[in-house]
Amino acid sequence: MSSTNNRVVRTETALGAEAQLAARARQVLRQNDMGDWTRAAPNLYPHQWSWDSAFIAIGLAHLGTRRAAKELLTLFEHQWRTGKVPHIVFNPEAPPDSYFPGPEHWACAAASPDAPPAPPYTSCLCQPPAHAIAALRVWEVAERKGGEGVDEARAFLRQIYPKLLLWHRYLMTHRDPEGSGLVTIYHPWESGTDNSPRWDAALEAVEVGDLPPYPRYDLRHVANPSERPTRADYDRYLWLVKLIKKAGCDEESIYRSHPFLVKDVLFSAIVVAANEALLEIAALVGAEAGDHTLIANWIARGHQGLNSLWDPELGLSLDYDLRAGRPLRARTVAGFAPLVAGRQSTERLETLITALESSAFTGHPWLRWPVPPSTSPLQEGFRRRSYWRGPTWPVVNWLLWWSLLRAGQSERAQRLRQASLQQLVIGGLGEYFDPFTGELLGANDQSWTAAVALDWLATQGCGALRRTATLLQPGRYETIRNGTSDPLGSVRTA
Ligand code: 9WN
Repeated sequence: MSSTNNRVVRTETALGAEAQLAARARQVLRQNDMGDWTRAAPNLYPHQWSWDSAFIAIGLAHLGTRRAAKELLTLFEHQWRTGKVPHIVFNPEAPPDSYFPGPEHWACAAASPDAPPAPPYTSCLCQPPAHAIAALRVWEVAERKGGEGVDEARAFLRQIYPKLLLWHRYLMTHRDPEGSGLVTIYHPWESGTDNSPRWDAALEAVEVGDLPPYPRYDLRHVANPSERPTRADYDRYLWLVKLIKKAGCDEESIYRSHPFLVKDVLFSAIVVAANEALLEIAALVGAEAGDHTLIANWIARGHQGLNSLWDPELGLSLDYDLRAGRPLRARTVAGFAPLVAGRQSTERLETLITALESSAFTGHPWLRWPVPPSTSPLQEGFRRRSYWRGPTWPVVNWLLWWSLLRAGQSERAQRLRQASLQQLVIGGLGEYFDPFTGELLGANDQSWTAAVALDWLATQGCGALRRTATLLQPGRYETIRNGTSDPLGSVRTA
């Protein structure tokens, strides 16, 4: 066969694989859809998680503006009076022994004067605020598609804008009483990267008291317990929850007495990027000039804070333990926080990219795909199958891809997108993957993985969203064959 023919066959195979992946991703989101919100995963996570819903909305945007908007609006119905968006909204229909700690464990949170009406119950923790980024993406996708979705998206932005502003205000005040531009977290669950070595030193200092026996329902849903946090990790997680409950979920009391108070560098960077998105939304909805100034100041403060946590030796940013008064030295993907925050100097950007592509991350010789392990294989405490201690997470790849695009690094972004899609074509729509073998780990049919796959598939190599959602409709590939996409850059089934 001539090389031209070879090229055509490979392209078609790639498109076939992409189309199958898109169909599978749609199926996962449909299967996990609860009407107005989406379960994070069918068995392991039967509730609504905060930052999962943000990424899910990004995927849903390609399937319909109204449902994507609803995902976020439903979550924000449970926003606390302080502005906090809870990390979990519990599904009242989930069986009682499906997830621990479940709603009964958090029922006390409902007693707080700041809590929303219950049921449904919510946790009193929060997670990184990817929501404004998602809301803007819903708008962008609708605008590019045209039609009635544009008005729906505009109405949605008007509805969500004040809620997003309140949420960001909460983070910039209650979670940053120092005015440092950096967000304080009270629990590793708030970081979204729960058992990452980022938290090892700070957790070591937490002395666990008496805890009643508790179940580990999570272990029923993974192939091997090594994929989930250990018993010792869980003891600490539950002890910290107990202390937060004892403080009545009151921010000031927690701040005074809590043993785990950490400035989370990735969370803080997501706040900066989310504030940039919020600034754009403010312009789209015609917000008052005062809002623009406020948000711009938050962005400036965020950059200052992040600069203070830069470690020149590692070429990464580090979290900061407020209790111990020292940085938490660990080489993890969170170190790329400045890339996520955006607007870095050329020198800083080059250093970050060098670190990203070094043997500490995507350049490690044993990797199955050049996608960043959550923890560097060179970091003490790296475990390739254990949750946030090594596996690769598609949602993190999405965040870095999106950040590289914003930084003008479209070729690098495209390589990351390709490798991430390849991983999903071969490995499935899992929660996380062994970085060396590509094996699916954690939950099957993870909603946010399906969502970011849909977003990648709808996005051209150069980063622009595809004008038509052709790929998302099986059987209609004409537009792509005619060269509006980058066919050889597509997923290849090796
Ligand atoms: C605790 C839902 C969530 C994600 C987190 C991920 C994991 C929960 C758990 O699952 O955390 O919040 O029980 O392990 O770490 O990022 O939001 O997908």
